[in-house]
Amino acid sequence: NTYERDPNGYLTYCPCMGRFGNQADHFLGSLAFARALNRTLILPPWVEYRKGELRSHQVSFETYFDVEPLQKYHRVILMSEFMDQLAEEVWPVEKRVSFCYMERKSLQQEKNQDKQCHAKDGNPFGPFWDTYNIDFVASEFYGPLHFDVHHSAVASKWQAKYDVESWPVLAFTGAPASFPVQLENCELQKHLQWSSKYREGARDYIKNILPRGAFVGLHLRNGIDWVRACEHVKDSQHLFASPQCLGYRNERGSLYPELCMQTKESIVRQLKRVIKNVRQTQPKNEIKSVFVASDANHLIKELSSALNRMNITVHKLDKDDPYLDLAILGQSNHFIGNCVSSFSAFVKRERDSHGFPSSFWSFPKE
Ligand code: GFB
Repeated sequence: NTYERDPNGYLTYCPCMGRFGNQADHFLGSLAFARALNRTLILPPWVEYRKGELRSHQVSFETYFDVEPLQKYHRVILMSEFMDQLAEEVWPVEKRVSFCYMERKSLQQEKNQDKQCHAKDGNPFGPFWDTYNIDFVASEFYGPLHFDVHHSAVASKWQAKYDVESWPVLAFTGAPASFPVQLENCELQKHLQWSSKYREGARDYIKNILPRGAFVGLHLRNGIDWVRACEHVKDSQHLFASPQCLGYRNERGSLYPELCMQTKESIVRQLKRVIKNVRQTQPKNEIKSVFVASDANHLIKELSSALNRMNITVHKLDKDDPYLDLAILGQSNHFIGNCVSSFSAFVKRERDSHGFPSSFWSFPKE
């Protein structure tokens, strides 16, 4: 056994809300929370949804990110390793309690049933914990405690209420974190470093597929789910990741439709403006190509013909791969993302951590 038991206890959760961008936001908050409570964070797998499949897939944390750089910030262990090496001793089956803020109702619930978290009810909840054969014997409602460790003394309240002896692992039904990520936790992105597969994948693509020279990276979020989500713009001050450009208190403006969804014409106009600007401000980095990531329409034809006269080519991956898209966007000479999308937000935070420039579609408002 190469793992020593952490006398301060452990904390884990199901990334049960949203897809990758949402889960990444939640991860940063959970990491900060685990550190504030001084418990080792058990790194959950990423939850993925594949077309035509009902059950979620759980993909090991380290498939996409290296574990070691996280250790510089706080103690972490892969969930598979914790379950294989430590769970029997640290978290015996009779101590497996699920945590939720308050009772969560179940569809199958019988009348007069005890209040519970129903941590394994439905997808992705059930398949997630089943991946490691985890069943819960009880539920614990932690309300009114919360996760805002930056603006309150709540961490010590958690410690006082849940001592390590009786509560060796705090296992949360959902992430112990806010969405979108708290401002204070954005900088933790620097500890999230791509695994060699994606580092090398991005490097090889840039070296072998893109023409020699600088490139602009674009994120075009325009699938049908996004069109629908953007309809909520009119009812709110913020939507998903929009604080990343508008400011968490709307210091830089309020939400407007074009921030969420743009026309082809405005995309072409803004891209040309950015290319001219990079040519002026970074004359050594001549833009030779544009790399487009998208969940639906990459606009390859439209962008290619618009940039033809500037001798700039437009590229996308042959095969859909959101993680490789992200890793490549992170390395572009300039990035233009969608302010409302948490997928774009991932790229923006990574680039900020390297001091690389980024901007957002239709921001600031024209
Ligand atoms: O990452 P995500 O939470 O970002 O979810 P948003 C969007 C998913 O769509 C990604 C795919 O995880 C990818 O699987 N996707 C988006 C992409 N952009 C790209 C891309 O450029 N390339 C590839 N290959 N795939 C919001 C969610 O998504 O969407 C909300 O935050 C809600 O929960 C809303 O579901 C409708 O923040 O963009």
